[in-house]
Amino acid sequence: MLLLIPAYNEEQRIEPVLREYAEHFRRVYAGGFRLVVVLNGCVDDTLGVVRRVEAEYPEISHLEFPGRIGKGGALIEGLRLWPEADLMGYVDADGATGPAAFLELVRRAGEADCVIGSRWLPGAVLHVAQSSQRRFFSRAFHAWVEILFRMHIADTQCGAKVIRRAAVERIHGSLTIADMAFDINLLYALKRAGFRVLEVPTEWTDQMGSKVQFGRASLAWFLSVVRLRLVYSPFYRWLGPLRPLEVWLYRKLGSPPPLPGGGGAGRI
Ligand SMILES: Nc1nc2c(ncn2[C@@H]2O[C@H](COP(=O)(O)OP(=O)(O)O)[C@@H](O)[C@H]2O)c(=O)[nH]1
Ligand SMILES: [Mg+2]
Repeated sequence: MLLLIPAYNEEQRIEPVLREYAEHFRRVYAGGFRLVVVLNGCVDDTLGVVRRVEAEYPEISHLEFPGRIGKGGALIEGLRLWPEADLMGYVDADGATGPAAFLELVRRAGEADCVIGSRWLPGAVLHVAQSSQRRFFSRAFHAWVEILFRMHIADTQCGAKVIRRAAVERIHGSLTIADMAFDINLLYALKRAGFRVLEVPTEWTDQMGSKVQFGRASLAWFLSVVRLRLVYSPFYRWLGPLRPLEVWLYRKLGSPPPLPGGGGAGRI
């Protein structure tokens, strides 16, 4: 099992999460376990904190990228490690998903190609729910995603997911979305390729100090999902000349633009 944790300015939140995951997996998980923190553009001392914890736990390591590649870009880079593990997964650095809840997803990996935690299915346990403003935004976003993609997934955005190696290998070339709409990119690529996605109710403890900025950034999410829908439409090949405009627009919205590559060639 190779667990990725994307991290951006997480010096305050990440240390206990790394320790808990390493300790818990040592205690209860029989297979091999590796945890890789993927950082980029941190302006605090996340790297120093991660290095300190790494020195105590050989199963923990990190990758660092200088560019503004966003959570999605960090996970795309991390998922390149697919040859090194049968199962890959990711969780947020803030501990919203504890190790026991994550292991529950791992345990069910035999039932599907990808197992995702859900805060919106009956049976989910929300120790601390998201704010009402956030939940409203989440449902509006969900409705929009359902109109565009018809995936019938109640919670595409939960930060906890587990994927089998064969599935990552097959779809990695179609991952390009760098912002938080990355999850839609991943799930839709899996579904298009015929992989089975299993959504299971999970436990969630919402944490203060979210790195998501509303306003401009949420506009970028909407833009990203429309863009993704276009990638899979017959119009896409006519949109090439608009690429500079797209990069400009993402910059204006203060969000990382989609990564080049993927899309056309690796598209499924
Ligand atoms: N590498 C990287 N990680 C990011 C970036 N933005 C957010 N993250 C990570 O993505 C995860 C989810 O972010 P968080 O602020 O907890 O989102 P929220 O709980 O949904 O509001 C956390 O682990 C963040 O550190 C980024 O630009 N780069
Ligand atoms: Mg969070």
